[in-house]
Amino acid sequence: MLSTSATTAETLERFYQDLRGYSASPLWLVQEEALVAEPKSKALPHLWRWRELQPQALRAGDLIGTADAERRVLMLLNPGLNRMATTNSMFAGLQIVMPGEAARAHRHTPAALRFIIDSQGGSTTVNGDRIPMFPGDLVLTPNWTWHDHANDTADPIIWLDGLDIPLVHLLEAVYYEPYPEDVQPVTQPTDSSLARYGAGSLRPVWETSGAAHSPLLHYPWTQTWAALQRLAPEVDGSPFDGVIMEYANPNTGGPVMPTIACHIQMLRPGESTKAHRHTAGAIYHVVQGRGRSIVNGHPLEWEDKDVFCVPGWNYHEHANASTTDPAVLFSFTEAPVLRALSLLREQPHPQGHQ
Ligand code: GTQ
Ligand code: FE2
Repeated sequence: MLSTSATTAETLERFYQDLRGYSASPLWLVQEEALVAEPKSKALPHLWRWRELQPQALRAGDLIGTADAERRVLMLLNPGLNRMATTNSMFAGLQIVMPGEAARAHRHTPAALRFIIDSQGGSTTVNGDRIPMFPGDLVLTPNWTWHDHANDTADPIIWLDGLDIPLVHLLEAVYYEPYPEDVQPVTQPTDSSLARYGAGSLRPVWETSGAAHSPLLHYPWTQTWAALQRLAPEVDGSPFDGVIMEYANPNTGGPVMPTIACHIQMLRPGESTKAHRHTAGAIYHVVQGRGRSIVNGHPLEWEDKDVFCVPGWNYHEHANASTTDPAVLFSFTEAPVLRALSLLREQPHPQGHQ
């Protein structure tokens, strides 16, 4: 038998060639790719400017009819990923519904959230529950729930869509079904989930929802804003995120959906945070204010209604640029998935800042 050192390159090449014929391959040539010391996301930190995108969304409203598009969405695609994704596992888009329009009913296994940006009061119906949509509202359309959107107002409605499509695609678990009619019937009083589950720590005892997602499908901005304003003067907050709160499933206190966690955070006037990183990536929407986030060394200067992303395991820190007004960020992440699989890690920056 030949010793390793005596094996010629030619012999090895012939060996590797043979292996390919058996759909087999030597691990020792790619060991460092398979087991990296730590994650290095292919996604890049990126900022999508509302000032640039809002006119394009309105243009889509003029050029594309609902007959041409199941959903009229400008996808916010990460420049480092050559696929339909905003971070490695999450997708974000800007959806526009024009006055008088409806987006027809369907359902799919990817879970979705809507964070309303501009609206005088359209609605999304989720499994027969018609949910009004106003700016700052969070609306959930969980895995396999029927949903259709309507704009009965005189102005275009634009919201941020967040979906776990990249993750569900990776798992090859995407299913989709159109509803037999364009619009599903409303079977409950308006905003029924809010009536049942929107009272904070009070919930009806006869309801027995075994669903994996939050039974509350609507988190109105009036409540979110009131909670932030009550809390902000009372607390130090998180060193990495300021006054941050998670939108909770009222039954469990856990994330709103099994694959997606949503947060709202306030950076008080003049507040800036320390840097940390976590395995979960995050997509942020600027609800109000302006500031700067440094993501993996890249400064992102954001203002009102912009969207930006923080790829997984990228250090990030946030600063409110105003000394008089609060800045408010909405964000969503795949943290519940990582936590469930014992893969959620977090690390503060050793120097505090990048
Ligand atoms: O509004 O139902 O951005 O099904 C992507 C897929 C939105 C929606 C998206 C969808 C929707
Ligand atoms: Fe959908």
